[in-house]
Amino acid sequence: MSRFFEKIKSIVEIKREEFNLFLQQYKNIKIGEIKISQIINGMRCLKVLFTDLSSVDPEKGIIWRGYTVDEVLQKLPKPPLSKMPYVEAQFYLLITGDIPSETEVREIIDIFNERRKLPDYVYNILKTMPKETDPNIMLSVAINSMQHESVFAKAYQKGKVTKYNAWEYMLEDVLNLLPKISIISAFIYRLKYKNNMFIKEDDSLDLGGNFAYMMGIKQPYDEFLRLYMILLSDHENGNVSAHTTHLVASALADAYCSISAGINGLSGPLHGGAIRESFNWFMNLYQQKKNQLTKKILEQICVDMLNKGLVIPGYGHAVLRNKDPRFLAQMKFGEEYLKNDELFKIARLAFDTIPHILKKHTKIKNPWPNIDNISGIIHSHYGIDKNFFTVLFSNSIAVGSLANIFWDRALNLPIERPKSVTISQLFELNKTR
Ligand code: AMX
Repeated sequence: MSRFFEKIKSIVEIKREEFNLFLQQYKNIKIGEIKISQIINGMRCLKVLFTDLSSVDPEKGIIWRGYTVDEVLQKLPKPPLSKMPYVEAQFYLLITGDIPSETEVREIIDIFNERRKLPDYVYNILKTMPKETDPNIMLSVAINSMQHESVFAKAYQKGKVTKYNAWEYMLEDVLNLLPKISIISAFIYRLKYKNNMFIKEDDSLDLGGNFAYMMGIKQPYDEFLRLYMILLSDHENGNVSAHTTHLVASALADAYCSISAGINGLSGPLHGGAIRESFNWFMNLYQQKKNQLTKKILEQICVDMLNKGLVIPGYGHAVLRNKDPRFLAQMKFGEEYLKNDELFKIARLAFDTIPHILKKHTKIKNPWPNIDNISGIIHSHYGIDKNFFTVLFSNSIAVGSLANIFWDRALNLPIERPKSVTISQLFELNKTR
């Protein structure tokens, strides 16, 4: 038994006992009221989900296992000569709750390296898909195609899964699947954009380093991939993709079905597509104005957009009420490596200009740039096609979503099934108040 498995086993035993005691004691405590507007408006700010891996503080941003973005970037172990931590270290933090030592990260890297080989049929499936297929859909199909290999599903069919051991089978699937996602993604990238010129993995590299290497993109893109995958790994499990993964897994589906459903959840322009929307907006500004764009012109463009009822892409947030530290971390990367990139210069001008304008519209609760603001500009600087951005997002959310569904099984969380209400029921309820 590996040290990692032993550690997880002891954490699960302790946490499960604590969790059950907590539930016994507090299960009837009320934590809030529900307004009709919240039910209709996408359950915004309703506290109805549970995760212990992270929570979003409206002022400080995402807190992973008690650590802020800056703390995580500073404290997690890093590859030699790298400024960004290992993605594997973030996975370790999310799943165990502890900052790993160098040795503990090494163990995860070794586990991933042993398990990342793809079955041949995955390559064949991807090669036979229509050329026009969206790369993120290709990723989802590739993951689904491996579902029959699920250790959890096989054990369930044999009647071996119990509420005491379900997490062990889920852990096997999570560790088998997570390292394969970047290998599939790099293959899709080369297949779609680089004339099938595939690059074999480099066993000496960590997940982020190998991902960039297999895509054929030079340093420091590996650094950005590590940063990006950490920043987007987990956001309190409530966004469309993470929540979908959790929802599907709640019916005791395996990790393959659950994460591919979550990845499909990234398809919409309001979630996974938001990076592309923001990138397109900056690109249009550049194409229309080239380097003639000034603060004054940009102000006028934004005022006109707001007057027409349009949203400014890359600004605002449903929960955060301050600058998103995940945006600031990417901005810092941009300042170091992209200073002369024309789109980056526009994004910086926008950062200096737009919040002042949005602040004048009191209905807009957060005037600051969000996580999706400059990600596309940075990926694109290294040659990534905008249609591939969602694949990179999928790789990132897989880190946190897979850690979350492991804990769903470890804590025996039940199938999710909220109650719907009709308009007439709401009328009736209102009458009795
Ligand atoms: N530009 C113009 N208007 C904005 C705005 C923006 N960037 N952000 C919010 N508003 C408007 C809303 O449209 C809403 O107007 P309405 O009452 O007329 O419908 C009003 O301000 C109140 O919205 P809010 O409570 O501040 O935000 P929200 O929770 O409803 O929406 C979000 C959050 C991100 C969808 C919104 O800010 C937005 O559309 N931003 C631009 C698109 C974007 O960047 N999306 C990526 C978000 C990051 C992510 O989660 N992936």
